[in-house]
Amino acid sequence: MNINLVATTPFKDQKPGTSGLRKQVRVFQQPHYLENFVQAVFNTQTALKGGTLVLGGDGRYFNREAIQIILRMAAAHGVAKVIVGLGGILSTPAASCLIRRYRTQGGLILSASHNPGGPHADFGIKFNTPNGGPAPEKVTNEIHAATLTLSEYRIADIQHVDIDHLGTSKLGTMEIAVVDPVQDYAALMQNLFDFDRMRALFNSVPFRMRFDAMHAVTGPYARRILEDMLGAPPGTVMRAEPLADFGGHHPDPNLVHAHDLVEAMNGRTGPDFGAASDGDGDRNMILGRRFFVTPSDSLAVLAANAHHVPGYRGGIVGIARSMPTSQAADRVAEHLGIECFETPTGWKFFGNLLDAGRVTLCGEESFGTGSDHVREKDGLWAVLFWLNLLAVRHESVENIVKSHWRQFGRNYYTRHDFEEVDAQRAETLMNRLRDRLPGLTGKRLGDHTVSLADDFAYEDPIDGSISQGQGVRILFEGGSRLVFRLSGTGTAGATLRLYVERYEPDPQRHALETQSALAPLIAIAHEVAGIREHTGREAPTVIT
Ligand code: G16
Repeated sequence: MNINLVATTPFKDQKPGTSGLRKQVRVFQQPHYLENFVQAVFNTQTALKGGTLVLGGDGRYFNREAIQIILRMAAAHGVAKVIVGLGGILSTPAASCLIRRYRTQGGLILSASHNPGGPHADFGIKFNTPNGGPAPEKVTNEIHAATLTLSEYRIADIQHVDIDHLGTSKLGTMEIAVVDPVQDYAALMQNLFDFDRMRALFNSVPFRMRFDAMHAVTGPYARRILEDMLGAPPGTVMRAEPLADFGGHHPDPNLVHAHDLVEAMNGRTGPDFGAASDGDGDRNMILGRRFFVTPSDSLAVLAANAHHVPGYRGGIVGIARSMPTSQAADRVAEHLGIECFETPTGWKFFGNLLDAGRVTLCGEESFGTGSDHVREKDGLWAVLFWLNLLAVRHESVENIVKSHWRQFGRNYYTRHDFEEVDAQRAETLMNRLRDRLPGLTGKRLGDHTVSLADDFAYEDPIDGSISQGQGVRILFEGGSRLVFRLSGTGTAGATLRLYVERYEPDPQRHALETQSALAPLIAIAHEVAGIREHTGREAPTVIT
């Protein structure tokens, strides 16, 4: 096997964001662009030399080309073995599962998550560490620093590697194991959940479910687990074929992009349970018949009901949520007498807490929920958790959530996104807001009194690392909150996210429409941040 040493020069824009390096496909298609980033990973993650790497992606446009490049570079770098999903496919949680199960030295996951795919859309790559989780900031900073000093990369001189047949082959001295992407993951799910009861639920005539795989990576996983193993009728999984462009849609499981599923659930005779997951299978949306469960409520409900599920019967040790996620889970933690952590946005911040055994469940408002079974959020896992609850409690999704509110109170919650705002103007908005913070505490805004206003900083309780500037919080007496931050996953301009929350303990006031319940707080947010003045926008582009 010949190894080519290719001269290169650094790209200045290879700093990983909230979850890896995400760019438009045409950026990745520039000569040397992907290669530089991968070489920086190999240069910094020295254990990969002689070690094992997991490799796969969500099947989006450029996935197959990228896999070929990475295999050839891995061989040139002296990686001993690469475990690659058949056809280059691995959902993000399944990749995490393989890294952990086979104790590898890490993995490369190719995805831009919920961002659209295709030649004119997005691609992404991220390195996951040997615990199976996205690399923490310390590691991504090292990788970024390495991209800035590169002068060459190494790549095996081979035309094509077969990744479309199961089995083992050799590339030079490197072993390539092409594996069934679903098998180990499905076995893990079987260990955690009561498949017998779930099968019985599907056998009970009145129960029907619809799962929207959005033409993304979870199609094969959902088909195998829901239809083959649990006996859900064929067709339960819709849009099940993974497509390189996701059928031209955003593979983003929310009320806007999973429109057909939402329509089906809103019908008079709609299914009892609806769910969807995103491009790489780590996000989830949960629906009942004519009922939407916010991701923040979902985390709280799962935590309060974990004892119903075999994998968590022994109790959960703690809960973590990202800062903008509603405080519903905090009340459950308090009730259970366990710790609750508030981390910055980004699943990577949960890794240390999970590894240290301080938390069992984690969740984010951005449709992410997961547990210590892997080190990524896990869409299908959340769906199976809900299914297990439905099989045990024999109540509707709506009743389960409403009885949860009666016990713990309701956290009305919404997120307003202002997408593709001019990056400079968005920065100015945030800077002005930060400047106003010191004067806000104790001030009355509308009917609310500010109890705390700050720019969120997090000190990791395990390794003491500090992450600053993680979003502006304005907390009000009584538990209502406003949060402002700029997205770290977009690829065009800036996205301003406004998160609004109001706590309502009184069950008599649990039936309000969410946007009206939050209207006064939304008005305060616009006023305090000068959203129209800085973004030129009257209204958000997406409301969830
Ligand atoms: C990633 C991160 C999540 C984060 C989300 C949104 O998810 O892993 O932790 O909540 O992005 O981040 P932002 O608000 O910065 O856009 P995914 O599913 O895109 O990998």
